[in-house]
Amino acid sequence: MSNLEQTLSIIKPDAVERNLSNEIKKEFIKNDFQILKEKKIQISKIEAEEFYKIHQTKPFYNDLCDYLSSGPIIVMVLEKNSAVSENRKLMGATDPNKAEPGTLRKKYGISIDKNSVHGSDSVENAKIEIDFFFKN
Ligand code: IDP
Ligand code: MG
Repeated sequence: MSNLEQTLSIIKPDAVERNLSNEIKKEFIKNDFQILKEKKIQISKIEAEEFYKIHQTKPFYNDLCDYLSSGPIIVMVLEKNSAVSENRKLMGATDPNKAEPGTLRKKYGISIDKNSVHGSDSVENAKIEIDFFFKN
């Protein structure tokens, strides 16, 4: 049975800065994701605060928002069967040191804050996050 879903992916500033975007995009394609939409942007701190508002009580919230707004990012809508969980699997654990071999964060991440990629954590949040970046 097919369970086609869409999820939001972000190539974060640390990876864009190191010119890893094309390599990471190839990983998505190799893993059967379709990149339906894509744009390179830089967001303001206020937009980052809105995007990450579920984390607003966390001690790392301010640094996280400074970081996501610190340089260009690539935001993409990815489509695949079970795209949300498949992307989380491909990304690996939040902390690159704890991520499985072969995952994007293991391969490209520098640290828990500079972990190269974002992916929606539920179908519901994927819809909200896709709207955030792609609704005109
Ligand atoms: P996720 O990106 O794997 O979904 P979340 O818990 O949603 O992880 O956290 C959002 C982002 O906040 C992470 O990708 C990471 O960059 C950052 N972050 C999470 N936990 C910590 C922490 O303990 N210290 C610093 N940054 C963190
Ligand atoms: Mg998350």
